Amino acid sequence: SRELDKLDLFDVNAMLNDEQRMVKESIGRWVDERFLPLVAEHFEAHTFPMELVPEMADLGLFGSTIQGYDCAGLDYMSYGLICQELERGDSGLRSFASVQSSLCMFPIDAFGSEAQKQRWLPPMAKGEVIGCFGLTEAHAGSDPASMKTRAKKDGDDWIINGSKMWITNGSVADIAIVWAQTDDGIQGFIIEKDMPGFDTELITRKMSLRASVTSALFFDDVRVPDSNRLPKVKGLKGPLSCLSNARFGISFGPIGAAQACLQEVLNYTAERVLFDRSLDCNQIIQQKLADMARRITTAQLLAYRLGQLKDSNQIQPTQISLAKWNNVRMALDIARECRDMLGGAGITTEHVAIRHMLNLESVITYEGTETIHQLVVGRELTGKNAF
Ligand code: TGC
Ligand code: FAD
Repeated sequence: SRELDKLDLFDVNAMLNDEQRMVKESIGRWVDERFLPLVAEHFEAHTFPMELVPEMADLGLFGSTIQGYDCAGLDYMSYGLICQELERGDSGLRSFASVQSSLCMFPIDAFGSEAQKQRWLPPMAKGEVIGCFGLTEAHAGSDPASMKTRAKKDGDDWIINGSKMWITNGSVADIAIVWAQTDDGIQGFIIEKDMPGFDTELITRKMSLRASVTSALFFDDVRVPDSNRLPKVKGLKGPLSCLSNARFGISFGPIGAAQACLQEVLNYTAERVLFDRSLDCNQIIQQKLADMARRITTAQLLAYRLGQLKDSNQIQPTQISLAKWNNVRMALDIARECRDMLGGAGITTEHVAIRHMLNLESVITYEGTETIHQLVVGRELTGKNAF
């Protein structure tokens, strides 16, 4: 019998087409060579390596599914694989790409005017303009319909007041896609960083996603021209469509984090000798390793099918919720177990497990908490809304 790929026991890689495999390999190589040597330092310093943004742009990973406007025009399966390889490095790295692509470039492409697309998408693809996405407010993240940020019409302009909380890239972004309540329902606005009355504040003391910038946004009578309003969508389905795309990517991402943890612990338990034999000779250790491989394999197959559903335009939000829930939970549990199997050595960033474990505490909370996704699946099964 031939030896299997330990991180891909069902050879999902063979189900990919040549382009998808090439994308996965090129991003994976970049993560190994350029990102992994820096990540522990940035995680400790609480910074994102902004110096790598031009290289990420050269790899074509910003707005990778958009056709035209200097974007790569890849399929969604490839976008998922990009997220998987980035998150094998760090969830903060994948977050940066999720926000730029799914939460900022996607709404401009899907809901923006032609002038907005031409102005913003090419520089965003090149990484020259960085975006952030403001939906969550401090009082109620899971219930965005209750937002208090308001945009009021004033002649040809809008005046925006309110605040947003927990915003990835907030303090490093050049533009913010901000969702605000209007007399006509929720609408999206492109707010530029220099607009008077717009301010950001870095959130410090995070114990999770430290290699990512998270901020609060404040709007004090910010005057925004109507040409910066996204004209083609009204209501919660605007931001929820962006979330659907980001959650799709997050269904792939944590597979990478889990693979990184499993690989590390396979190496470690083969080398570590206790009671006169290597740790991986013990049945309990093997059972734990086998269980991790089972869960990673299940997640890979789920993500692959999700990719097919997305690329054939059949995908439903409930399917994305189930995949995001399962795959993040899988990775968080695996990271915690790997941390334990490294013993004392597992508590520093010399090993990857604790960093992934801490990061995944954010990933299970953002883009819809685990509970929110369970309730979406519950509603599908029962027809009853339990929110
Ligand atoms: P409901 O009021 O029933 O629906 C409103 C409208 O939206 C439509 N819709 C969707 N459209 C596209 N995609 C989806 N997933 C959609 N879900 C619903 C729906 O058809 C309706 O349209 P219309 O035309 O009838 O008006 O809303 P709901 O009951 O489905 O939603 C409730 C709930 C709780 C599921 C929703 O509010 C929710 O998902 N809450 C969680 C909020 C959340 O996930 N926030 C994330 C913020 S961004 C973030 O975390 C970024 S992290 C980035 C990073 O660093 O990676
Ligand atoms: P809450 O909604 O207050 O939830 C608190 C608890 O109540 C959770 O356990 C939740 O599951 C539970 N709960 C909620 N409703 C119910 C219910 N009906 N029944 C039972 N339990 C329930 N947001 C953005 O808009 N843009 C970003 O870029 C962004 N980046 C983020 C980055 C990080 C690092 C983090 C941590 C968050 C980010 N968020 C962002 C915000 C994120 O989406 C929210 O934190 C998340 O949606 C949860 O909202 P909340 O924190 O207000 O928690």
